Amino acid sequence: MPVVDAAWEQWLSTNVDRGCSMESMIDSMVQAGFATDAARAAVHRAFGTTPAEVASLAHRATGGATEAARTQAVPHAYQYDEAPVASGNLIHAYDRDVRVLMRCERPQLIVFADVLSADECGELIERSRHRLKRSTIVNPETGKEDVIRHRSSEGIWFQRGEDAFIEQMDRRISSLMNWPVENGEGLQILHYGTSGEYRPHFDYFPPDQAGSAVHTAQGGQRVATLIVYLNDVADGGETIFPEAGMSVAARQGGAVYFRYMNGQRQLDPLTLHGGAPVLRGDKWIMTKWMRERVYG
Ligand code: PD2
Ligand code: ZN
Repeated sequence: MPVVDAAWEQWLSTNVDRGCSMESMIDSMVQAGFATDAARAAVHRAFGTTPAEVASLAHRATGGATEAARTQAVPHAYQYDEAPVASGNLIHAYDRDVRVLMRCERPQLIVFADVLSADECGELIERSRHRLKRSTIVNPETGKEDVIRHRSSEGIWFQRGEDAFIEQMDRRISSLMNWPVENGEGLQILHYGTSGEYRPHFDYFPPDQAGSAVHTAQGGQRVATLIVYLNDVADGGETIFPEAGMSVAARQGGAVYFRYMNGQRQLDPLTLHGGAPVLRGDKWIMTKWMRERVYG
């Protein structure tokens, strides 16, 4: 059973600040493995009120309106403008035709098949297997990379264009995301064993946190992510979007794209996402994060 440690405290305060409802936060924590009572207690504590006070405040604030109406009342709500990814059911990405399986407007999310061939997935796994290191997470206060329990995976980075094969992957992904190859971080490979998971988080650097400045100094904010699945996961290991009530199953060569920064530089909180625990077998993914400007 998870515990409310520093990373969860941070998650709680960020979500309170951005106007999340208590129920959606409790749901996310329960989905992440907390007992309902523990989740409820932590969320109430984060709001600084007792359950009874919260119910009465919410009722007064909305005149008894619905949850949907309350969510819409949040100031500066994210404005969805057009994502750069091409339209259509088949996208020619550099050297390969990629199939579109699903598109979602809020959050902006696209599920693809055939981004990589089985051979390419196998090659990336074999190149990475012996170089894996325990994954880190950005400490919001210091901006440094810390190993924490919320991300039980191991990973490696490939520098952009490090050799001809990696350059081919970078160019295909850049073409698919329709964002300059120079704005991409290096490719990251992650491996999760059975029970490995990645708790819900944002891929963007929260602007209100001191450590984010270290990361955005070069290339600016992250704007979009592509997660490519390098193997079929026997059970579990979906990429989950708890605020959107959506999950994407890991299927070899497939991928999920999501965009969280619009042309006005707003950030979309609906892109909260995580890697569900792997229930059987293991899971390999490759992630590309795109920045606002040239990176590296
Ligand atoms: O492994 C995943 O599904 C996952 C989930 C959330 C990966 C990432 N985030 C990531 O690489 O940012
Ligand atoms: Zn992520």
